[in-house]
Amino acid sequence: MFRKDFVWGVASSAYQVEGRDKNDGAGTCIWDTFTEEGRTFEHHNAYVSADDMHRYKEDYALMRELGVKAYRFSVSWARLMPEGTGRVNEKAVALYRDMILEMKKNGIEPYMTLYHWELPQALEDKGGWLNEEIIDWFAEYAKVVAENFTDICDKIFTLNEPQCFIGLGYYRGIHAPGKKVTPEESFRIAHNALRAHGKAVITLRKYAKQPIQIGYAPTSGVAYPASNSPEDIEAAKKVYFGFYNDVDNWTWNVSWYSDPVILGHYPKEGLEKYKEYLPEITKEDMELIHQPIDFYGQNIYNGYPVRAGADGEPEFVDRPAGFPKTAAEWPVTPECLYWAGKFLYERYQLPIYITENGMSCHDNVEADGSVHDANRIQFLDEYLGNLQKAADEGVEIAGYFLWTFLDNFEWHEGYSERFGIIYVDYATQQRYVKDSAFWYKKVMESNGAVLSC
Ligand code: GCO
Repeated sequence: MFRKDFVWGVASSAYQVEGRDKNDGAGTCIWDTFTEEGRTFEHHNAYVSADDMHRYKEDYALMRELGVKAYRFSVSWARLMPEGTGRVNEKAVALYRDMILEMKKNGIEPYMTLYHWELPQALEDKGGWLNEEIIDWFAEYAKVVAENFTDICDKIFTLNEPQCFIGLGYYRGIHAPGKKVTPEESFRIAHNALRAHGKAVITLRKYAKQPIQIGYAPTSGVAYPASNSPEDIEAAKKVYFGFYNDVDNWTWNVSWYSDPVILGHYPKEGLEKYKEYLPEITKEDMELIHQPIDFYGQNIYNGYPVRAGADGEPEFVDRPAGFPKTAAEWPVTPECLYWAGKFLYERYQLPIYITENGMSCHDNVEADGSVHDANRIQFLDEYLGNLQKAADEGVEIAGYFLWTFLDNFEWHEGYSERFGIIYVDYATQQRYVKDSAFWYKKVMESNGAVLSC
């Protein structure tokens, strides 16, 4: 069983669900630019998406009907501060305050993410995350959020998935802003992002209208042991926190983004392996990054099996032919939630929220309006069963946010992927409740007791 106060929720992000409105006063976001450049699947854009900025009352009422107790949403920096600094869009303040109050009216605890990739284009034009002034720009944004929303929202995540917005946005270039920086620049960006996180923590606590809890939501692909042998477990842990990626793939690392925040130092192995690419790192930098946080988020979708080789060194194990995959061609690896919980809690000793987990399916609506997504139910049942197993063994799992509630704009994949437990007909904006939503209601009501494993 999960602990009595376990937080059951769903997650989304502003840009992926809100849509726009010609009078909303929002500034241009780097994802607007990226879609205008035609760099998304079939040139899809998020100007309407699930139109949640106009339909959130209906959507939160549906969440209540389905027993959702917490909602991890994000505030769009570009909507709130159109130029990124200075002017505040009062329409955005009113919108987000009404959203938060509407969540609470429906018995839903708001968990806000400050940055889920909605960078104002005006700041990207000044270098974006490559410009270390972003540390102050992000702190100014955090101050505006603290002053306007912390009287009604007291749980805030600072950054969502630095691995992605750095790795995909600036290094591989398949996400906004679609840059391809040098290895040296990628490490500078990461150092800027971590310092921005630290300064935001300080700022949020300084200007909050009440005591708040602050978290952080990186992601990881999970190295898990191919067997339960102590050797394979040690080998998997070594890979999970180690540096087995070459520099072209370094941004997917786990410990590089979390050790500084939680332990106060970059991992020695990484400092050694990547020393030729690193920016200047001062003691003051590390003190800024290492601000106390209240909980640790982790977005987890899948992992890869590792065993101990004859020499004790880790070996990557090929998956058998026909290994189960999602519609997004991601491997289905439920054991990764068990092992990630064990490994992360052992290393960081903080309550863990699984801040994202879910799957893309080729969903369709039947004539009677039903959506039969049995494979999503099986996926969630197996992943949650593994998470519960970690909790039963003493890992402090504080909550789980299913990705995602409404089908939405899946970044460069546009609307080709459906991750929601609610089907959205984008032409009519009609919502259809998928079987997985009714199943998840039972899981939440039973606090996990109905899970089959
Ligand atoms: C991420 C982002 C989400 C994605 C989800 C499905 O983890 O990439 O946080 O915005 O939409 O994970 O890819």
